[in-house]
Amino acid sequence: MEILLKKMHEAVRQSDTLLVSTHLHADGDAIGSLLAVSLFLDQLGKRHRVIINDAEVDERFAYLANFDKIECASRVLEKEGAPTFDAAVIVDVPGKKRMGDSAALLDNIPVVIKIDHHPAEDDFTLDFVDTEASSASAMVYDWLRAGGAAMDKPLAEAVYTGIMSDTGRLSYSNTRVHDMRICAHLLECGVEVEAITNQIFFNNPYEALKVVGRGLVNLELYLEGRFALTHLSLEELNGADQSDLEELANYPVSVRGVRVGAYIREVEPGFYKISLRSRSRADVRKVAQRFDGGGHFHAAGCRFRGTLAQLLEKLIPAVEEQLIAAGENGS
Ligand SMILES: [Mn+2]
Repeated sequence: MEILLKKMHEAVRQSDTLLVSTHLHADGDAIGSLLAVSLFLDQLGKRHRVIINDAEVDERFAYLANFDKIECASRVLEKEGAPTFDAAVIVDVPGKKRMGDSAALLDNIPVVIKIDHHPAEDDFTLDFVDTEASSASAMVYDWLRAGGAAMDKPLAEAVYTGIMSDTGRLSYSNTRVHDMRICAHLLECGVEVEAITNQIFFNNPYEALKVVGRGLVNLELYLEGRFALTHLSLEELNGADQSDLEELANYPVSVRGVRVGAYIREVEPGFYKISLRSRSRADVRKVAQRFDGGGHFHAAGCRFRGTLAQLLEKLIPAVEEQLIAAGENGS
């Protein structure tokens, strides 16, 4: 692994212009790892641009340094065609399919470095992939440390934000001893725990929190109380920003006795997004794959076109199958 990390640093050092990008609908880990790489490139004095798919980036992460450096791929492509770069660093993304408009930017870049913790979908020039890692941000930390980067406060905040986001404040099953050690070091580097917790987790728009409440009212139990789900129609969503409702993915699986939870929301008429969570040995990634989705063992996602009834008709047996496969069918 050390050889790979070294090669990645060499590739960056040999490049004069770089692109940094991540997956579409960038979450805390995507933005944290993205900006950590950007801040590191600043330290090296490397010219670079941070271009991602999203036209609107989740404002709750606006406290991070270089947040205002993030550009929208479709706007860049429209204005200037595909700009050229010597190399790209992409983070928290398994392949081009998940990059939206920013995928097109990679076509003319000779060297692409990927840092990611999802099972790989595309191979690039240098792939640093660790599906055991909690977050892309933790991997970026390891890479930067291997290259002797100075962990100043802005960089530490970016990494810390990503780890907190993907581990649910160091509480999900993906949390490793290593993450605790990294975070301990980040605190020594000046990260203010309460300030960042407030920015990420206690920063809900009033209207969005009311929609979360509606989602809780819609909570339903299936499969003898082992599967819980909640759903929100377009009308019930009332235009709320999805990133403000993410907590809803964690509520169904928090019901006593529930092994698998789902949060279903209608994103366009007759088109649903589903977030799956497992609090058992049941693999929700396999459930998501039934719907052409993906993710991790304990947290995955997919989409569905049709009616809610049609979705449930397919989803409930798919969950039951994984519960049985995991020996979680009886209590
Ligand atoms: Mn991630």
